[in-house]
Amino acid sequence: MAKRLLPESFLFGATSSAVQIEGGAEEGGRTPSIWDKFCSKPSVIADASNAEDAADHYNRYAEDLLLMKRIRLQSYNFSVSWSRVLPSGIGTTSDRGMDFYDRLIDGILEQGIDPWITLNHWDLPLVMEDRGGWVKRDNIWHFADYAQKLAARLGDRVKNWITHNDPRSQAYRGYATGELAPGEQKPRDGWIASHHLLLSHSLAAEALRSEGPMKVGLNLKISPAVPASDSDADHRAAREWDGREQRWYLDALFKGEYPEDIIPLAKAESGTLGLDWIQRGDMKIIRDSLDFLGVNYYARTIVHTTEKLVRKRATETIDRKYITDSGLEVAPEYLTEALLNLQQYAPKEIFISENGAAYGDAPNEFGRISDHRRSAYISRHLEAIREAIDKGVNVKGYFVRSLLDGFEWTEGYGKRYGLIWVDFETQERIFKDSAHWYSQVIDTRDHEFDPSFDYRE
Ligand code: IFM
Repeated sequence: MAKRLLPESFLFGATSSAVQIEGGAEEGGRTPSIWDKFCSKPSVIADASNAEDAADHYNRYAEDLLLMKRIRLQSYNFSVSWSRVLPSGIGTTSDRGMDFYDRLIDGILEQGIDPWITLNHWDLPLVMEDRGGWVKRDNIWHFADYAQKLAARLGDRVKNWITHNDPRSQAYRGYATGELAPGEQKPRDGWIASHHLLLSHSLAAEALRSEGPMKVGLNLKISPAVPASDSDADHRAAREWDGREQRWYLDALFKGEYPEDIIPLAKAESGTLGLDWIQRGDMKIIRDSLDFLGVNYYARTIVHTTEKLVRKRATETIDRKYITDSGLEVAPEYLTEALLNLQQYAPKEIFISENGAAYGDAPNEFGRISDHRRSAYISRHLEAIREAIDKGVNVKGYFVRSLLDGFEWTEGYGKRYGLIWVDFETQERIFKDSAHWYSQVIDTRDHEFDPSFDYRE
């Protein structure tokens, strides 16, 4: 029987982000971002590291371009560091900062690869955080201005833009639980930041489009919520989790309203002032601002109730044999489910903007890295996408997370997501077996993985 392949027009790419790979934190006039300050707090990063050097992509991008070419990437999505191009957060752009991205984009194009830019992958300039960050409404205009300046300079060559990557993590884990930068623990601020991120997305989209025919998207982390047991309490908890984490964003972006069942929670956590942070006309601005939806998918989420008295023994559990180094379950079937579920919002186009796995396979005595679990993981997720496409979902492409091993936020350098190994002492790069396999997928468009086959050129 003939193999079912992904469509000819399906785009294969890889992704990265500024904090995670660039390094050069103090070079070229860049000022600190919220992550530079956050990393200096004791005990927040597992290995007590920081992103000052990361994979030194800032200095080694030319070498990295050749690696992208070798993988035969069709598309490469990277994020711009706001504090590198606008060291004061606002005002005049830095020539040195802009030059870096100019050179990077020219290099990407020279390799025949399509550059995609993310404007905000969690690294707000510290100067902007000191003015109130995403909790301050003014930030939405400053973000739109930053978008406009980038589009004016780079928009002749970059046509696909992502405003925010995973705004939920930025808002909630950054401002409410304090797990991520800037590390604040104010639940009300978490809701305000989420609203401002959404508003700023739409304003930035407008600013980008004013510079030419750009396609603008936003990446949401999508994870089907599965009740831990068949108890009503676990079902209620899963519904609420889905509402807070996902429907809050999806309903706002596609319907122009926040989900009714979550509003009481937002109010309760917003204190006596309630939802005063939503102004008349905001929801209309947020609605229908996407040309495409980016889906970051890693795993499903099993949700337990916190109502202890009614807690039942979980029937949904994770098979520990199939978890990645990040403790995430390998569950590609839930990607198909998630994509089918998104159909209710009728997104114009969907791109899988992040998918990949942390596995620590290291070079053997001959320098080979046999990370077969990563190839198998990607292969199974591509198959899950193909199934969704067969059922009518408009998925147009896929970005592996990530191109290079890098700084994995609070996990430091211990979790390796890259197709390419980085030795963080010497900055040597080594092609993993998964990079060889992925390059053949792109060449042949056959996403099957056979662990007994040697895919190295
Ligand atoms: O590497 C991160 C990325 O920066 C944000 N989404 C999750 C990825 C894997 O942890």
